Amino acid sequence: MEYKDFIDLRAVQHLQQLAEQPYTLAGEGTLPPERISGYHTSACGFDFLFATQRVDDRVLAGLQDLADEAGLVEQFQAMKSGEVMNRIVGHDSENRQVLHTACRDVFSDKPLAPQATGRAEEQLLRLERFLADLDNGLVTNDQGEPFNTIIQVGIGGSDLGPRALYLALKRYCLPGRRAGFIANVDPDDAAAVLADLDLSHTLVNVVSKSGTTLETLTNEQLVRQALVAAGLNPARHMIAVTGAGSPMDDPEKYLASFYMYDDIGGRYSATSMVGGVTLGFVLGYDNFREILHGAHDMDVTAEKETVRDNLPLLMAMLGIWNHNFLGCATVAVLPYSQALLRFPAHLQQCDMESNGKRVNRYGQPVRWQTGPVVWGEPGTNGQHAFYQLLHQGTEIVPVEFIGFRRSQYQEDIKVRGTTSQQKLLANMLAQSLALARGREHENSNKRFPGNRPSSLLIADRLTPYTMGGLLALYENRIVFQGFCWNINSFDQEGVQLGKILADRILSQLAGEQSGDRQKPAHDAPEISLIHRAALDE
Ligand code: G6Q
Repeated sequence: MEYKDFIDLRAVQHLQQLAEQPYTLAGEGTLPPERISGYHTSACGFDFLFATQRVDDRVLAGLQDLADEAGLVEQFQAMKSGEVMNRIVGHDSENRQVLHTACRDVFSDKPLAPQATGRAEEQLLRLERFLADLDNGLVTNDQGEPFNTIIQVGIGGSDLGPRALYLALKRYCLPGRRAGFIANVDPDDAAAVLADLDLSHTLVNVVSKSGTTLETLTNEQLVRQALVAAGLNPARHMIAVTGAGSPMDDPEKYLASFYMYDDIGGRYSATSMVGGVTLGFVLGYDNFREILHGAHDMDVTAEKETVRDNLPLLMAMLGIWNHNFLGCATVAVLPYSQALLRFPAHLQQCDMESNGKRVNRYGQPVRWQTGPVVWGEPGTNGQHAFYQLLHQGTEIVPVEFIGFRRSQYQEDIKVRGTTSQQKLLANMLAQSLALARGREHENSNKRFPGNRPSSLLIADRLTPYTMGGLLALYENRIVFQGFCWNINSFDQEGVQLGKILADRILSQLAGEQSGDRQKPAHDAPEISLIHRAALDE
């Protein structure tokens, strides 16, 4: 497949012209009913309303042309079918397939990458059996009692997605089951999690694709010691999820071992065993499959040709319109759902690690903007915090609102004639309107300029199925944007330098402490930093 540079696409020149006079949202009469009903699409239980974006039919046609000219759906299908998409042509790179979608293609009659999907099926079967053994009392602690808690030890992609999904779906936990997460090498992270834990009923799930991540190996040791100190046998409590052949691939050391694979990137791994073991334990196997089902249905949607029918593609193209053509540097994802508390943090990684790139897929510097800064917090809390900047700041921040018609617990009361859930949703709609329309005022400090783009993504209720759909919606939106910008969304070279320098500082520190001082280059900045900041002298 030949990759084309974003800036050289004909559709880009056309959209640049259209961006000189984008649709005006501010003022009266800019959002007539036909615009609101016309600028709407739905998929996998989600309604997506985008009348409050600065687009008109000409821009939408231009964005469709852009998607077609860049061959975005074709590239998505190629990815799903196992083409080597994680590469920089002509340069040393990871050079791998990108097959996270195969984890949920288990619902297809004809999976596009049958071997990878077969592999996912094997792992699912293994998980199902292990969970059944726990339920049936075949796997217990030393006293023959059941486990009720699981702690996932992992960082980055081996933490953020599974943690966000756990928090989102806590409502659906099996009775008595709960999960905790230890990610940071900050010892206080582990200490706080372990503090109120009954280790004798706890499973420890160590998740590391490489099996070499310093933070995870350190925390694994820490938890092992805690188990031993409590008189427990770590091999009866610890589970591993890792790459085949990694240093952690040692069944002797673990009660159970599961695999993830090189062609599943960490940040795209929540639907593999990286998420499966912990989520399966707390939610039950069937609920984990529901997550996969929602994700699969969204993957199928992502293969539709037109932006109107293809929700991930439409969101990707609207994002590109705001970022590349209207010049917005960031995007806020604001869920009106407390359960989605950590979803923006997961998206931060998934989006910024994927699309924060400065060379194209041939290794040449890009001549256009790539990924925006992504951030967010749940509403309505954010309204009492940073929304001031959204409405009246000098930075225009496009917003992606996410909301649900019904709450998860259905425990709600009416105050002043409306339920709390209605208040939540009403606030979300109000924010979208306020951003779009603004408000004139004779006092300039009370004036809202408006014309600030947003979209509304609404589903009936946050369930395992909708959560799976939401996860895949964003994953697919991110890869579509990466394809369009002609960058490799699947590597992460930008995190390496810091790791190398930290290792250097740590070996220097270890030498200083053992009295084995090495003679460093006299001007090495890490030496001065160690003496100024890290040593207790
Ligand atoms: C994600 C990244 C990164 C990775 C962590 C943990 O795409 O590759 O966040 O997930 O560094 O890596 P391990 O799973 O190998 O410990």
